[in-house]
Amino acid sequence: NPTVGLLYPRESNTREVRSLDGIWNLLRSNASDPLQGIREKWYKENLRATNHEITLMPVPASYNDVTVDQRLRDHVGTVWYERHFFVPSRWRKERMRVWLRFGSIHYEAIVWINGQTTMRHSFGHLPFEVEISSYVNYGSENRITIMVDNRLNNHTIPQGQVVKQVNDDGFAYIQTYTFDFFNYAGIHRSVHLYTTPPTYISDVELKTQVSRNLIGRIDYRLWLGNAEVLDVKSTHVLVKLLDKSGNVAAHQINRDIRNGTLLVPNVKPWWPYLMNPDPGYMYTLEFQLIAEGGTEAEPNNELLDAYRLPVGIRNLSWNKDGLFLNNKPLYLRGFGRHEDSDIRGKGLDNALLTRDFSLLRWVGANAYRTSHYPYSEESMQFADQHGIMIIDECASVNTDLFEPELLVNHMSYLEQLIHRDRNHASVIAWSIANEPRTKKKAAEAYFGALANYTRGIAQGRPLTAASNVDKPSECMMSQFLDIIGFNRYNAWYHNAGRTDMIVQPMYDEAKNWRDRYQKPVILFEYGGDTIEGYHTLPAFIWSEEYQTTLFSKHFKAFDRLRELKWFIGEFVWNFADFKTEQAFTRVGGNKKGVFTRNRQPKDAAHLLRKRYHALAWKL
Ligand code: GCB
Repeated sequence: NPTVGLLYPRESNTREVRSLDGIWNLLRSNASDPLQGIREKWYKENLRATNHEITLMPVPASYNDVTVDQRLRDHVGTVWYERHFFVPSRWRKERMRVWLRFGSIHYEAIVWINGQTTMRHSFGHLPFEVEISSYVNYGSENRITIMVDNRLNNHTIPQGQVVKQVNDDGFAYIQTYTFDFFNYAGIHRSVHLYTTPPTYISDVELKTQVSRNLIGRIDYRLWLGNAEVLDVKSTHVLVKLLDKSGNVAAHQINRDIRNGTLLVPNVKPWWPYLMNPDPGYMYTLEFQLIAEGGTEAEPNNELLDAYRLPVGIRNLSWNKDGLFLNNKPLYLRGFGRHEDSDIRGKGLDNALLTRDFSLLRWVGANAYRTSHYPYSEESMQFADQHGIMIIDECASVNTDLFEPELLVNHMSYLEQLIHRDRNHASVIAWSIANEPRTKKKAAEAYFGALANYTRGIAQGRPLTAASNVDKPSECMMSQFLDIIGFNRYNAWYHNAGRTDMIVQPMYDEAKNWRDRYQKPVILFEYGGDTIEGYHTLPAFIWSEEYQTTLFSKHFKAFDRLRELKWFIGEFVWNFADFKTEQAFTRVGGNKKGVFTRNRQPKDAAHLLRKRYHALAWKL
């Protein structure tokens, strides 16, 4: 997997961006023959020429729930996507480089342009790109064909197994997995065609700080493509920081075209929601790569490339007792979430995103964990702008096999995630796993190596993970973390129906984690499934009353824990109801949402709102 292409595509005076979102053709391979399309060379010609049945498919979206075809919903194996697009001949005249970039495809993708293989990428939920300048026909039509494979195995992140089972038609492949969300697949995020000049800014890394007297500092690093052709003596970078109103807050001409520091007097720091009257303050940082020409009297500079990106300026630090933003201790009020909705599955939907952030603000949350995989880049931008803090999780869920090949993929996954998200002010921690089977002895070497590697690339953020072992001493992973996270379902998976068995066990367990590791502790999951509109008195499991009772009991425990300082946050499972695989434990999916899948509140949302707003502003 390549580690380039992680800069978000943005227009500038040297770059053009075109969307390839829209309606694509989709062809499902025979369920018993995932390699059918490769054998029959479906990439060689239009999919329609194969004479197989074509479905029209929106991009971005999961393909599973858009049609009424059960075979497509439950498909295990490969599907093929295709569309056509034009490349203007002007792009060749102007010597533009042409790039094709995917926000994410689940799980593995092979991409052909006009019948030629251009790239392959696995890992859902992460972007990838390829330069296609030499594959495209300028001034005429081009064809893009993609094979998408949704199969998970022992070395994918997360893991799953494909098993062959006898059915009424002979046999079927079944994808099994232990994680609790539907294995949606397809082109989940936007597809972009964009251009860069021949010599271009290929990557940017930012680190920010705020001093006590409000001097902001941005340390940047630039990577350039095709830099060999540059005469470094006559090249410089013009750096400009624009505030929200577009005024220049700081600027610099730097003759070092790779590294620099920008100081921002009287900075407006990035603050979380309800911690400052102006949360989520974002500047725009612009880099212009300039080749100097002409004479001193008559300079004739050439703009080689310009790239601008949003930046929030803040400090993040932690110690054994807490996590601090701009030197203020944080208490996180939030959720575990999913990218999930009716019809579009895990497909990016800006309307849904806007609704979700509106609800997060309404309920008074200041944080969420991207359980259990990286969320869209657009959602990370929303989080920056809304002052919502992100625990950024990679897609490792319920890992049970601690083999070297898996470890390598896990490391590579974290590398790509950190590379993608390192410049977001909202990201306050990396979560390296959710509920791995860490009682196993083999987990110790695995997580020791993983944490060590990740810490080396962590870009000023602490490491965390969600553990669910019963006894802190049995967890072979938590010793390697900076923040101890745990998941616990008192009165649900533990002592179902017993809301009188929450306060003390929750308090004791958090304390046990603290006693064992002497690190800040956060509860990443608690909750109970709730059918909206189902009411019972007295409270009975699955009813709205039961969810509110369960929440209020947890609040009692949290209030006692909060006095202990090292308890730094409470995350409800889950923000909204979401789809799972078909199972007799799930009625229409996981119903632990505070909001329905349609993003309307259950009773518990109102209760939570009171609490989260009451906790806000308190440091
Ligand atoms: C967990 C998992 C989460 C599940 C949740 C549940 O511990 O981390 O993915 O959805 O429990 O509701 O069972």
